Amino acid sequence: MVTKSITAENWHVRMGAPENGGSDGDGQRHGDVMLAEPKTQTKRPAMYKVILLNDDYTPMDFVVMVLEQIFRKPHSDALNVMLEVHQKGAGLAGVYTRDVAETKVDQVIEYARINDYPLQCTLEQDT
Ligand code: TYC
Repeated sequence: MVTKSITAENWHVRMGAPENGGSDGDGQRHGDVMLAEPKTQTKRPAMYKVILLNDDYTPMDFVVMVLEQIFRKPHSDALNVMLEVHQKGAGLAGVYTRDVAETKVDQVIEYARINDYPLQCTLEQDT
């Protein structure tokens, strides 16, 4: 088909109406907009697990608070994760993109440090 440029006169003809829908080979019509084909394939970002580690000194309540405040967990989930870490040595606090996961790790370690607790956590690439 002949693709006209968008001008004041043909704007309504070219855009939007269902009878003008469908692909023209170069791009696809989606409702009101003409989309170009992507030049590069998009990929989902790599995801990282933030793993909380057990120690003998950090109080359980403090770990629960960390899981609630930094990892936005409801109280009962925070309690379960804390107990899992306490019993098994490590546990999953959350899964995030790399930047967010690194920030969470830094926040946990800093929050523990200023309270004189040795709480540690690490990153692990997810799948
Ligand atoms: N083991 C700690 C205690 O008995 C509690 C604890 C749980 C510490 C989880 C760290 O990541 C942790 N007080």
